[in-house]
Amino acid sequence: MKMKINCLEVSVLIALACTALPAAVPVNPKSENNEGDFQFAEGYLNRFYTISTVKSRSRGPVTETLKRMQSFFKLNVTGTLDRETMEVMKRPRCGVPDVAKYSFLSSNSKWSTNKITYRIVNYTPDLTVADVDQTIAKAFKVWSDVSPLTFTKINSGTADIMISFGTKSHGDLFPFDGPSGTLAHAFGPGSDIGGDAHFDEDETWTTTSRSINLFLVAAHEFGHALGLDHSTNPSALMFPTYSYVPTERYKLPTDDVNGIQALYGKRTVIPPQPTTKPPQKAVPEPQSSPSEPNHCDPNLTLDAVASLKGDLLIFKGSDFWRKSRSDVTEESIKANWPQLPSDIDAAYELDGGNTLLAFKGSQFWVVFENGFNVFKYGIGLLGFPRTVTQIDAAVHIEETGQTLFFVGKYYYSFNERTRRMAYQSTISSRFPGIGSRVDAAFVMSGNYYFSSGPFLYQYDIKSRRVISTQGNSALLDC
Ligand code: TQI
Ligand code: CA
Ligand code: ZN
Ligand code: ZN
Repeated sequence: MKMKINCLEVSVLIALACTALPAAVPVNPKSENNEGDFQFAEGYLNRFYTISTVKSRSRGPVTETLKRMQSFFKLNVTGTLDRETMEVMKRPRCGVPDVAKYSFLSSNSKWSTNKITYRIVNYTPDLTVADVDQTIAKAFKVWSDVSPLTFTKINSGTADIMISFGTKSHGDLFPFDGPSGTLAHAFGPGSDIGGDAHFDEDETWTTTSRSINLFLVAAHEFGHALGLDHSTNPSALMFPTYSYVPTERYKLPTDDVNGIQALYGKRTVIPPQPTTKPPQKAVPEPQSSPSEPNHCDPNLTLDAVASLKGDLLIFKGSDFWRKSRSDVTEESIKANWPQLPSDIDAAYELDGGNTLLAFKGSQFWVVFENGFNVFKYGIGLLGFPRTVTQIDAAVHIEETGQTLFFVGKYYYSFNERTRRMAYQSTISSRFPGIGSRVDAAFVMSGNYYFSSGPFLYQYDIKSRRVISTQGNSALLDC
């Protein structure tokens, strides 16, 4: 018997609804099928058969699929999972054994570059935009941590991996099936729809153990998008059963590490950065250049101040001072967060100092605690009127959940819990004594501070009074 399998066609799609299949495959009572056979047959049909016919015909009931496969192999067209059918399915295809020791290669396909782009085309209303961004980035990081692959988020145009949420019929030949059943699917590496990942919006997506955890499913789908198929190892991420595991310090199972490294190799080790400064230029530099602010200057003005993980960050130009309990160090913004611009207008922290928001012009950047994930947004997202094109200062008041934004003579109150802009008023009416404009605002050890020009005011928000006035340099242990 002649078997002709088009590996190219097989490689086009690696995702089909598998969860609905076992019950639908009719059992031939005369054969001794076991659970494993059903799983195997289901995967087989998805991967090798429906895939190559689905392009021209819409997918019929599963029995039809099985019949088509049987007719293709000149078997008795019974529509049941009999022994001959199982035997044909268990033959090796295209030189790739169907079941390998670890996450096997679905399609021999991989990306021809290690630099992969992704774009989140739309968002689920189940989670905040920031939650989705962070979860997707974290799901990619699972794979980039152990391979030479890098993933870059783009916000427009066509990315290698286009990510979207949709229900039922959503633009490809594989409609979703309402709540539960299929959760998501992804296409193996390739152009156009290749690499794309679709998530069923009829599921409830979470960042917890409730319902369906987006991180776990996304990490699994990205495995498919990178060229991995299901693993037979029950502890693998690529094992075809959803089970919740804590996602906080998620460690990719060895089986999946072996799978991705078999395709792309190991992560290239980044050489340790030299700790000593490169040799100094022969020409001596002026003692105090304008780009290097003197932190003890009594006329020192500040760009922005916020805290991050217990340290106070005081931004000025392309640098910032990091004030910890014990000392003050000067560091460069670029070296810490390459994505952030210099000359920041305003900054504040959220999540008890684990997330930093930095503003410049009409844009803001969200830096999550690991410093690795940085996202950029427009300030319109926060509900500012179009006339606001720049923020002077921002401070978050943890007790009330509000963030105060200072813009010219006005301040805006933003409710972080409802994510709504609440109201606007003049600075002088609510914060008498601190001047009409504010350059920086922050909380330190439970006390509120405003910087306006060279002055630093400690302020009692409740009694609306200035407690003390100093020069900004007092912050820097001068
Ligand atoms: N979606 C299937 C999946 O991604 C799609 C699929 C079926 C498939 N057969 C395939 C993909 C063969 C590649 C090759 O596996 S799903 C899980 C898991 C799904 C399932 O909605 O059933 C996860 C999506 F593994 F938990 F079962 C994500 Cl994590
Ligand atoms: Ca579903
Ligand atoms: Zn789809
Ligand atoms: Zn899968």
